[in-house]
Amino acid sequence: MKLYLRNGFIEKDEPLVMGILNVTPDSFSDPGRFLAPEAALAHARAMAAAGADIIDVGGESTRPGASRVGVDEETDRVLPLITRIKEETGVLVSIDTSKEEVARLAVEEGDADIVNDISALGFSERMASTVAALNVPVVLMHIRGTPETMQKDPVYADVVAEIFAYFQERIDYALSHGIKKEKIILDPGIGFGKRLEDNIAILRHLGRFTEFDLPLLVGLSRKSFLGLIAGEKVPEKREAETLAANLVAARNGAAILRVHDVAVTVKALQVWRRLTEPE
Ligand code: 7PJ
Repeated sequence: MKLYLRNGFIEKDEPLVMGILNVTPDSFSDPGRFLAPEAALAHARAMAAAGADIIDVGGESTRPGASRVGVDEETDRVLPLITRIKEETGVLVSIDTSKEEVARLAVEEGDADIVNDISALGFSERMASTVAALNVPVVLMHIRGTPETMQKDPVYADVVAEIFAYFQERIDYALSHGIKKEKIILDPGIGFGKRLEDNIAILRHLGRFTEFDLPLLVGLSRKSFLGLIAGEKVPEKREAETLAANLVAARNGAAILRVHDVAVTVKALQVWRRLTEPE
């Protein structure tokens, strides 16, 4: 799958690995661990050395019920870090934000490569026109409601069909604001307003979304549905569950895997590719 950037593209046969770098005091996994700038930078370097293609920098937790932060605080957390990562490593950086101002500063001043918006351009009025002007790829993720409300009794008649229709609607919205089709990345939003059976259905039928002919991003690392399946309550201990599910996502068409544990994912994908590539 090709991923089109501001200038040129990158192409890989196996999925790209996106390493998660949370600079938040309250994310559900590793809370506060990388809030100190030097610790965050060291973790970014380690992920780059382990083979990450992209580092996803986020300054606001989107876990269910997490508090929102202001633009200035979010920018102060992420911008110096993005700048350093771009200067010191060869990896691409995505900015995980739903705020137009944060996205714009991250790209214009931090040289970020991708905007990762869990609201699919929906929470910030000017996000779509800003992304169009910046000409960067953007992740359009499916979410039911907002991070505050999404896990309050979500029900779907057919979750795959509903996400499919949502993708169509958000693609049309993006195109109507001048975003180029090849700059769109789709993400079904594992865990964002979904029950266990919804997450399972999405991963089983992920291949349906390849019909859009756009890269699919899957972010399932350590998420609670894995705990429900295998009985592990501690997110940091869901490494095996994460890896198993990511290999299914890879088989079913994922182009980007968003993970905490880059080294394990990269090594597993190398083996997976050798064992599954056509002879
Ligand atoms: C996702 C994300 C995801 C995208 C988070 C967590 C919660 N961005 N940001 N997709 N999840 N695109 O990592 O558990 O699934 S934050």
